[in-house]
Amino acid sequence: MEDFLHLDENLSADELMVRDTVHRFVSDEVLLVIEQAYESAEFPKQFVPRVAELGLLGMNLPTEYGGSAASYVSYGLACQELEKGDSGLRSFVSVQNSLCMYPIFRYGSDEQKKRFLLKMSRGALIGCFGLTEPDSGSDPASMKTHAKKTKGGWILNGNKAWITNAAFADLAIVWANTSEGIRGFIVEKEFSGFVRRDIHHKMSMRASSTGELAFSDCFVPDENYLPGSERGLGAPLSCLTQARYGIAWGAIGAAMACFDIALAYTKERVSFQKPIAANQLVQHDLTKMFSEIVKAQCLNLQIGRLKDQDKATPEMVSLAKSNACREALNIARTTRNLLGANGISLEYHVIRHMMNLESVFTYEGTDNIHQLILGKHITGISAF
Ligand code: TGC
Ligand code: FAD
Repeated sequence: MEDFLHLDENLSADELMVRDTVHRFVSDEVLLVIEQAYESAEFPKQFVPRVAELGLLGMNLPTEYGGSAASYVSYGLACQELEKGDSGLRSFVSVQNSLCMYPIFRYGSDEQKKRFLLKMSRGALIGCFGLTEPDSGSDPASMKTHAKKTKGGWILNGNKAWITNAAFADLAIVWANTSEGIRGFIVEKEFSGFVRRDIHHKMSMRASSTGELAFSDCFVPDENYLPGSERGLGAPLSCLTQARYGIAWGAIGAAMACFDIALAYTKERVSFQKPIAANQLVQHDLTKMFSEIVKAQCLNLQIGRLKDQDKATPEMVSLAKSNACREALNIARTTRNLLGANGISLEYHVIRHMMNLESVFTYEGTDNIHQLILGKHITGISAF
């Protein structure tokens, strides 16, 4: 898609390099196999070492922990390009970066940082993030998972549902209620009383692994307790802000991919002796899609720059996440329609993006939740 507002002029040489490198990786490698992975409902694990080699795991962390110390704009651009390939691959990178490495970096002890982060940046250890439960998604404060202090550690009981990477993760960042409020734990796959299960029959995010975590008197040693998580629910919510930021860019990447497909198809496809793009109604669809993408790019870039100056607030990120997901889903649905019957074939990629975006719209805070976060900011009244 053309750079209509010359936004590239606002990107540094490093940021352009990250974007173009990830773009090539997606075009040359991901797009070749993603259709098959989606059809067979498998996460393409061969890309784990590749995204690690590209420096996409721990991107914003200091180099001493294997990070790339990249700007948040670079991270956003990487998410944008990854999601042009598939939301599932961007999800994998979001979870590893924002929901697993970030909490260890921000709330972990020095020993935990040394023990886990370097390996995670190499893709040698994979993480998942357990906040949602079968009975609490939008309202994580009502979680039932509980950790009880015992000698030398904690006894964890409860269930987490809809967890990305659950089945193949080496560790889970788990949020549980304690007698003193919600706290975070690093639960390793070998711990006794910890079981993971895949969720099957998904019609969205088929190239991503989603599952459940179950804890039955699972002993978590003190050294796996996140000492900085004593701020309660604010700790997992701060991780969500990181992930939602990447999703805002990622969803627009999927929208850009759909727009490119719609434009090429409607210029090529002839109906009533002229390309369908020559019809006013079709041009209206195209201009609406184009306009929403350009506006969202400006929003993402501005919030990225503010984030790099530590000035971005969770409410700004809610605005960007909900805007991007809503518009990207509309764009994918419009593209699906413009492709007629071909729009439902995996071969044309659009139905895959459209189905994925249904999840992206829901996870990391549904559209309603983000409207309420913004509503609370504007009015000063919580309507949850
Ligand atoms: P509330 O009273 O508003 O807040 C509790 C405390 O947290 C603070 N806080 C935040 N801190 C940092 N970042 C944020 N974004 C924060 N939002 C709130 C807040 O200041 C307060 O601090 P304190 O010191 O006063 O205690 O909490 P609430 O219970 O009323 O709930 C607020 C609400 C509804 C906004 C929140 O629960 C929410 O965001 N719900 C949505 C849940 C959600 O997004 N779940 C996502 C699960 S992970 C996932 O989906 C991964 S998908 C991964 C992938 O594959 O990409
Ligand atoms: P609910 O909270 O039950 O909401 C149902 C509907 O009610 C929604 O439309 C919602 O907007 C609306 N609603 C709820 N409360 C209100 C209100 N107060 N006002 C107005 N409307 C309201 N979670 C994790 O912890 N880790 C993960 O890695 C993870 N990965 C995921 C991967 C996928 C593919 C999916 C689909 C989900 C994943 N999730 C994950 C879970 C996700 O975060 C939740 O599904 C999401 O937060 C919504 O929760 P829920 O499904 O329980 O819906």
